[in-house]
Amino acid sequence: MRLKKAAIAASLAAALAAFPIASALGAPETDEPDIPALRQALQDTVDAGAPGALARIDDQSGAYREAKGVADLDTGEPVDAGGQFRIGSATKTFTTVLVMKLVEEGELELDSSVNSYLPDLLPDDKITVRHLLAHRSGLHDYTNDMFKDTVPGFEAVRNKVFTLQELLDLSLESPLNFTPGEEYGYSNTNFVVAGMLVEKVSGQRLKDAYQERIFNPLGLRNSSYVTPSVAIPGPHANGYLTPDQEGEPLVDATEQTVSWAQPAGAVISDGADLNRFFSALMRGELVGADLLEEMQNWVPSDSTGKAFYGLGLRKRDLSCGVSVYGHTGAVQGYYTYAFTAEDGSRSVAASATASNNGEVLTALGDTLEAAFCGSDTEKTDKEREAEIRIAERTPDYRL
Ligand code: HEL
Repeated sequence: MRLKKAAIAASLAAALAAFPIASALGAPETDEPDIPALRQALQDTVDAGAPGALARIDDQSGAYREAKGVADLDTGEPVDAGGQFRIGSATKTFTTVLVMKLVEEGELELDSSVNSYLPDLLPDDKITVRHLLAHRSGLHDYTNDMFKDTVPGFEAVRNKVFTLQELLDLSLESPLNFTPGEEYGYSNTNFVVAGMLVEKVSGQRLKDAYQERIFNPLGLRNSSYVTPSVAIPGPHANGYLTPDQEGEPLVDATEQTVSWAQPAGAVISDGADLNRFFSALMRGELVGADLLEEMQNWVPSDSTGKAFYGLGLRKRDLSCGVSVYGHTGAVQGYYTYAFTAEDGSRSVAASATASNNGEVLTALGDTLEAAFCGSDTEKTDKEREAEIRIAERTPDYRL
């Protein structure tokens, strides 16, 4: 099998050398996913304390999905890999696409002051639309105060309904963290304000904007923005919040308004829809090439040298040299990774049903390496057969 792949790679390399344009046309850059490593990453996620975990890979070979653990700690029902989950800040990429569509329509300009659209909203006229999407506004993140004590902080807001203005007001109780444009500082407040811009300029409610401008055109039937409704509308595994105090039982956080996050984190989706969304984004199906390039104006988002932020989009450099594009999410009860290849040709979405647990987050992150860095191990035909991709995709999802 390995030999065969090497032979194919060699002839592909020769073909590409002869016709260099072919590489620009999307020759595969990644190896086959390492399915045993994917399973192990999900098992490690569960072993680290998540009741459940799931992942789905989509690429030109089809779809593969896998789940471990239980959907409900009371009933012990197993996790369904096709279930819906809260995607937290992966919502930010959806919100960014809404902003970009308004830029394309000439209704917004990336380098215009936010206050030129919403007069006197922000304390500094220098804060631009771009600063919001790049986390360079300096606006204080109100969620740092809100969730200082994890469980009491969550219980205080789980049924609350905030207006976007109320969330911004919480942020503005603190001064800007830095001069706008001068630093990177991740803040949910940026996307609250981006949501206010979308509503003001489009005249649509956010719920309708996501539905009409993204979910419907892409056929994302399992994606929704139901805030302030508290229930996840489709089949799903329950999400559990880990208390700060060791030994305390997990808190079922499945039902909440997520009003504290709204355009910064309240979308619900599933693996198939997330993969479709991020793949479509990188293929240029959602925003034009110029704006997609703007979204990829990377700055380091931590000190590892391997993680970057653009506009509502993250880039991760994996150990095998492949870079992947997408977003992560953390909302009470759920962690999400949703990333795709540069050309959108392979995507992975993974969800754990526990949050506030760093080991769970790290283990779930290993699904990226498994999906994009391929396998070093020899596989028997039987093992390959066991990995045969499920044939449950609609033609819409064919690449
Ligand atoms: S935080 C992040 C992630 N983003 C940001 C956003 C999201 N989520 C939040 O702001 C929620 C914070 C509270 C979550 C809670 C838990 O783990 O459930 N933790 C606490 O309350 C801790 N005291 C940057 C990680 C992202 O990946 O972009 O999603």
